[in-house]
Amino acid sequence: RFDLSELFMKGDIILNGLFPIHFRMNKSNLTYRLSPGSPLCDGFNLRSFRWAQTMIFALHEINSDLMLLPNITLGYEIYDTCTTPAQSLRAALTLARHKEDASDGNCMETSSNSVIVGDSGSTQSIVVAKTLGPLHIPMVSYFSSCSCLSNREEFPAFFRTIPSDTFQARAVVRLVQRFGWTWVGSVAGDDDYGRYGTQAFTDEVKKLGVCIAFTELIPKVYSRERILQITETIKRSTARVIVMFALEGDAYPLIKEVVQQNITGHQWIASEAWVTSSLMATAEHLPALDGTIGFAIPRAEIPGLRDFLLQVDPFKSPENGLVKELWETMFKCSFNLKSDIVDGKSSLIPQAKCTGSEFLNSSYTIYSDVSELRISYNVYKAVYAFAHALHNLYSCANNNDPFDNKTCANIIDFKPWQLMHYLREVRFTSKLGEEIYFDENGDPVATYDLVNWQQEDAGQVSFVPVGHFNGAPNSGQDLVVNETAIVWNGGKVPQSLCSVSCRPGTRKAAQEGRETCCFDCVPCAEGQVTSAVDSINCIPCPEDSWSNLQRNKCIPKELEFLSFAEPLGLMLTTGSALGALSTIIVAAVLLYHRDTPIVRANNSKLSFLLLFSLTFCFLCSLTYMGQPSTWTCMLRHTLFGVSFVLCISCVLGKTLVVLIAFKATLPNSNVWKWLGTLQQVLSVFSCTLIQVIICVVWLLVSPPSAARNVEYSSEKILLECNLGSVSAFCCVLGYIGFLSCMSFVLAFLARKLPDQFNEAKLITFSMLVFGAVWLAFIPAYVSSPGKYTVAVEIFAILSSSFALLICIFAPKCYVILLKPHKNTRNHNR
Ligand code: TCR
Repeated sequence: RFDLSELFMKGDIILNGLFPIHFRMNKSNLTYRLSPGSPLCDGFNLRSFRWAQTMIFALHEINSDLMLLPNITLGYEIYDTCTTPAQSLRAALTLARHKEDASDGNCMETSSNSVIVGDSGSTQSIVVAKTLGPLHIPMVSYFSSCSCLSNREEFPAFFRTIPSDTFQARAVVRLVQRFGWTWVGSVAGDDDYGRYGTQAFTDEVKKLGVCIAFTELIPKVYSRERILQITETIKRSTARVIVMFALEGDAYPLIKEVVQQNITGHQWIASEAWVTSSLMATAEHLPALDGTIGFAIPRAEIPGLRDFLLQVDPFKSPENGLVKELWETMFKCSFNLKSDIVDGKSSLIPQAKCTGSEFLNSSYTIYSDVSELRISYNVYKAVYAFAHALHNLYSCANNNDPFDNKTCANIIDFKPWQLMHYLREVRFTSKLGEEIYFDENGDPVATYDLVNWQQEDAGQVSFVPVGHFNGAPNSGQDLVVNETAIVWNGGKVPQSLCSVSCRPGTRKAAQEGRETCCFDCVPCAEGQVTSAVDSINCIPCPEDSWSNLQRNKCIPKELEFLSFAEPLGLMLTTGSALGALSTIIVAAVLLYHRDTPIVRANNSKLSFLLLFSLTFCFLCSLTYMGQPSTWTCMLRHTLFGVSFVLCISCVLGKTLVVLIAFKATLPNSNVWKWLGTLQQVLSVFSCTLIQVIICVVWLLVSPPSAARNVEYSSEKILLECNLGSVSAFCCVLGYIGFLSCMSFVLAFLARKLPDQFNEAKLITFSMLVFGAVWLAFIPAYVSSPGKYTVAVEIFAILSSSFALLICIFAPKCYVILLKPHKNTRNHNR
């Protein structure tokens, strides 16, 4: 029979395996005078032969399993695809054709059981899946990871046990995110694997705000020029982390150049295709590639596989050409030594003749090494997936009688689409305890091991597992990294940033025309803060707080008021105390000399009342100091108003008395009746009463209150008193002004009246000073900032009080104390 299959076994149901047992197809000179025949392939691939053997092993296991498909034997046919899409297609067409039932009359529908384990490379799988997909022939690939194959429209019958590269890209994105790299270079092989992988990675990673520093394509056909360009880009870029999605064969020339130019200090992130590659992980690549990390298909141990692999023997199955080739490749010997000699090449290729008793067990070969089973386990899973699907079909389990008219499929003669139904639903636990099923795209749950290259003592590279990725939809935490186990290139976690992150207190400012990861840090403006690293904007502080110097915190604004403790406050307090004290002293002096003419002549009752009110004038300045409260605010203006009015009233009274006393000396006057001491005091008090009423009304209607002024300064809060009612305040001041004007005018009139102790001159002068002080006060008050307005106010109060005290009483005291001889009634007369 015509058959492309090299290895086969009869059975009730045949599983077809597609394996790239040779690396390449020989060029054939087709003359088309002879039948083209089967093509010849060369380059025996030990690894994929092991995969094929794993499939056979799995089938044997299933056949001997009493629970799984009892009474049904699974057979196999294994096709060599020579790593060539064309050959894959030939194999696929062959297996589809010779299963075709001509009597069915429907050529498009194959009648019998065609199921395919394979193919390996994505390119081959795409060809096969596109061809056989429309016939609904199910295939389960163990190696084709192209994300394009997840497209159910295009590849309806395609399943796989290797995760799609989409998941790998996602895993790399997680890794990049995990270590905070935001400036990443990417290098891709110029094929579907590299392009789709890099595309998936960049799309996903950009969503996280990571920027791609560069993207380079390694050409499929070696070009030194391009390779040099790529190394140049790598050297020039500031990105420390480079993700390379490429097959080992493509990555190799680039890495060689990188090593040769001694470009070190980059953290390489390997794609699955080269992360466990022995071609790449060599001692001489280590200076550049040390610490490389990447995601690998999880390793597994298949119990019993090693023994099975070692059972092959070219003499037990002499018709099996592949086993012979395996032997020749492994032991570098030949079974056809004679023909070589005839060709006369024996001297050039010295080859021993294979004895067949070479010891497979003792020597290391890729074929018999079962310590790094990754893809083999995928093959194993693929076979079991079919077995379980078939078993369900056989037992018609799950949802009974799924097909039309409540029928079950016939296990010996089922239609491929019937098996498709079961394959989509299949869900089982493998012997290693892993739950296996396909999602709606035919993809398995993506699991990867995170692998780190570490230098062994001997200088070799060992692949140390340092983490795990689980892409199952509900697995919570998908990436688990054992950070302490990782050996980094450069010793510590590499930093890959275009711009170092902005510390708190500064914000990012984009650099024009560059990626978002490249930015400047500008300090926040005054009154704005950022407490986080890398903030995009600064937040204004709340109203009663302000930014600190570092601009990373809002601190409460400083409270400003005139306090007793500060020098200015201290000075003014002393001033007012001094004033009050001297007033009291003056009063004491006057009291002591109350019987001397100078005191008696000048209306002593009013003098004492004046001194009493002056004491209050001095003391009321104290209410202007310290932190304002509702009470002090209410007190300060009223106390000020009342005590000054009392003061001026006394002065006015004195002046009036002088004037009236002079008039009274004129004949026929009964003025004196009106001018008793009681009347004087009463009139003074009634003047004051007006001011008291004004103040009471003020306090009742809208009293002054303590207030926080935030507009005055951005850094400070000014504590001050609100007037409450401005017009009331004006009334208070106006009344004082009115009284002082009156007393000035009257005193001015009385200044020339002849009397030895006439006070009028002094009063005139004191009112002048008083007026001058308050006139000067206005511009000073308006223009002084913050708490100094209060200071100016106090100053005005103190100086006007001193003016009264000194102008009116100093000359008297002078006479009393120092010139007592002048203090007589008749002096000067
Ligand atoms: N799937 C790739 C080929 C490939 C590969 C590898 C080649 C994968 N892993 C490792 C060499 C070494 C993953 C494909 O074509 O689908």
